[in-house]
Amino acid sequence: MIAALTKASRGAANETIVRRTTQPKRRVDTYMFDADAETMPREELARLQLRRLRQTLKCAFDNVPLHRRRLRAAGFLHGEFRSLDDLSRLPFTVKADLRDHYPFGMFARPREELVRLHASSGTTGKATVVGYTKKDIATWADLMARSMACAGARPGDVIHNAYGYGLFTGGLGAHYGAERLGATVVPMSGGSTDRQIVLIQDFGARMLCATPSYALAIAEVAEAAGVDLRRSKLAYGLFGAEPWSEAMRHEIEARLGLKAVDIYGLSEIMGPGVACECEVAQAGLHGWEDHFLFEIIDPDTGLPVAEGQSGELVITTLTKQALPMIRYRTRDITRVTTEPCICGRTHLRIRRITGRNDDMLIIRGVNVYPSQIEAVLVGLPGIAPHYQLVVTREGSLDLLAVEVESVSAQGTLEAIRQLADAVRHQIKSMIGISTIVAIKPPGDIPRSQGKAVRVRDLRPKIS
Ligand code: DLL
Repeated sequence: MIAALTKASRGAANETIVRRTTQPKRRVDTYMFDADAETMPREELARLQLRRLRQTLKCAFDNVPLHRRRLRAAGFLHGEFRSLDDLSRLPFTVKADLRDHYPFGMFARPREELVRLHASSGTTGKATVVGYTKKDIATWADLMARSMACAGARPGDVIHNAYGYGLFTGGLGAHYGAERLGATVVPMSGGSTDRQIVLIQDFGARMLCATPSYALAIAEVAEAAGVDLRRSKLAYGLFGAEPWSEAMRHEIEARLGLKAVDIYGLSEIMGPGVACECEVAQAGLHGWEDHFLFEIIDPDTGLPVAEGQSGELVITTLTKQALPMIRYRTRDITRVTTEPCICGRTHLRIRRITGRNDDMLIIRGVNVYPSQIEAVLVGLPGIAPHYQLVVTREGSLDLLAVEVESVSAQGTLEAIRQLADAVRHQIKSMIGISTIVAIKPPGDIPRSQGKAVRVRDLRPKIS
């Protein structure tokens, strides 16, 4: 996709070619929240990106010591930047940078100018903290409103928001977007599934926002209670925050009687609404290129791959004030296409995220690193430093079993039960996820000759 952008930024002759090949046939009935931006010709998008990228680099260079050091080392003095061709020469930013500058060291604005903080799991006990200026929150709301409209919502709709509220960006991200769209938002958050089902029906929700696994859980509980949500007003589902498959899409659509649409985002870049599928094509997520630059790289070499090839998604922010990100390595594996979409939007499409190239697990929408669990276990008396995490799927829900060894071969059943309770409780309070804990006798966890196998992920693979 970068090739196409670069092509578009060179001379008028090429611009004509790009315009001709990338102008899709616009479907007349496609509703857009911001049609001018969403259908911007690609060469115009490229010019806007270059202008915004220069501003972002200058801001990062002037205000964030880490970026200044790295940009200087890469030969970019005073943040100057000539063409999008130079993008691959810019240094990467990684999740560990946020941890190393915990909590506020990556911000380009004084803390007093931030109106909100969010946080998500870091690779160790420390969270990665992200912050927003007032303008950042407004931009995020615009992009979420754009995403919701792209996924089928309309002003005046009731939008039932079952994403968790709190430090996770899902709840508040969808909330502000729904309000910005002019919808009526129901700030339900996760849990209390019976009540969700009652309110979806009574308030006449037209869109459901949830993780795909929770959407299926809602369907299951409704079916068990004899409620047919296919008869409700639900028409669209905005599902993301975890990987899911086409098979799961079909199942959710059949059981809830709605169109299930994929939404992507990550807190380090903004939160939900970085990219979203259109309900028209349901074939890849439009990455909002007027606010972000998307690249796919080979995770081993760090070099860009050709359009259509699979690799790691790297994102640069173009309009973020508080937390500008330069070439952030998301660790998410996907591919992109700039082929025109039947909906008329010109922004590239990111294919379904098929997995990650680090060891982060997403369990019922919560990001978990094995090292976080290890940090909890190490601090508990009576537990040996041998463990295995086993992830399975039961029905629609992911289950995380933590198998740990007791230090002692003796112990009453009651003592073992108490130890398991302590482990479960500590993981829940430190990381926020529920687990099934099995205490094993000493020597029971398989030992490895090389790298310890810490995770057995037995969930069905996404192709
Ligand atoms: O999950 C933001 C979000 C909220 C997205 C609600 C969509 C809906 P984090 O907690 O920072 O932010 O987790 C980001 O979740 O790097 C991916 O690995 C994964 N992820 C997010 N959306 C999708 C998706 C939110 N549609 C991490 N498909 C990302 C697959 C997804 N994985």
